[in-house]
Amino acid sequence: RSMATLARQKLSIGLIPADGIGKEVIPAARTAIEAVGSDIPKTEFIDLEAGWETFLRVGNALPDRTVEILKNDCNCALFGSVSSPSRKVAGYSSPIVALRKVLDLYANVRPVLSVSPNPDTPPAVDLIVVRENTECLYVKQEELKITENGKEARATRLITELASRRIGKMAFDLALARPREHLTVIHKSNVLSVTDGLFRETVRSVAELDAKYKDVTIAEQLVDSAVYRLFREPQIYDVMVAPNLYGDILSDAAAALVGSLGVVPSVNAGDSFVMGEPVHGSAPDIEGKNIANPVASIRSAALMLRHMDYIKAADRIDAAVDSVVREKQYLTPDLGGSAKTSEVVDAIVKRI
Ligand code: GGG
Repeated sequence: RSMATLARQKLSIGLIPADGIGKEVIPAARTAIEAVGSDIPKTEFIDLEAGWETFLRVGNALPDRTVEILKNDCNCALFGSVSSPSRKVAGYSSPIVALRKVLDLYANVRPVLSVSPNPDTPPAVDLIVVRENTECLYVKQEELKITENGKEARATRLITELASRRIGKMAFDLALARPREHLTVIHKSNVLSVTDGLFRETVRSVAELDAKYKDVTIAEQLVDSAVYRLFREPQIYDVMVAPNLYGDILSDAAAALVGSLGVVPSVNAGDSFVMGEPVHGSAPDIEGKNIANPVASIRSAALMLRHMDYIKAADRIDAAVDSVVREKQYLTPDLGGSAKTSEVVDAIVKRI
């Protein structure tokens, strides 16, 4: 990728904790990045605002300043979690959905990886969900009509050839870089033959048009049966590529296979910017208690650095997390332990 080959004197990382436990886990990720020292260029962190709490304070969930600084002054960013309300609130729109669009972060790459008890045995679960990040039902074109039979709500589901091709290419590239070189295309074209049919055909055509993908084996699966098989035999999957909503649901479900949503990282990636983001939400029930699992955010920081080709730094962070998870002495309650967030961070930083 072009962004991977850029020589950098300095890294400027935007930090957007947003809401709830995002305010606890993004500082943890920052601490982990600081611990890798000279394996990355001199780093500056820029604190930025977004989220529901920002909306309540200033009337805008994604202030212009945040977007301008991300676009003009940052090489990459980390986003925490957002507490969007489940009802319509005038003037509010989800800042994470908007950020993915304005920065053209068209791929949400979510590796779901278990830590085996012994470093020499392969993990039981090792797959990547590649979620299209800009369209599907997330174009948020909804309307409500009053008819003679009562209320009627509609939503537009947008699937384009352009977005399906670029997410397909990203998924094939990821599959090509893994030992099994296997890609499963997730869809529901037995019902949604026009939209999911276009997604499925376009993703498949990426391999037909480029010989470099000739060794990648391709399977396809209906989303409902994919969820079933994911729980019965997760080892059949390597890379899974899906439209936005299916990808969102599949990756949260897959998190159950590796112990907790609190350990699953992601990056929102485009061609010139990358933003790490834990898959979990803002978890208001445990906010401020110093018990949120920092692993997903710390691994998201590693994934972001890996995406920019800082492989050694990313490996050091991931190895430190693996070792803490394996030792089981410092685990937060979601993983059955009683450690505080800060104790887990200290243990990881010591091992970095
Ligand atoms: N880090 C993932 C996260 O914040 N999840 C919550 C979420 O995405 N909520 C939907 C939204 O606010 O758009």
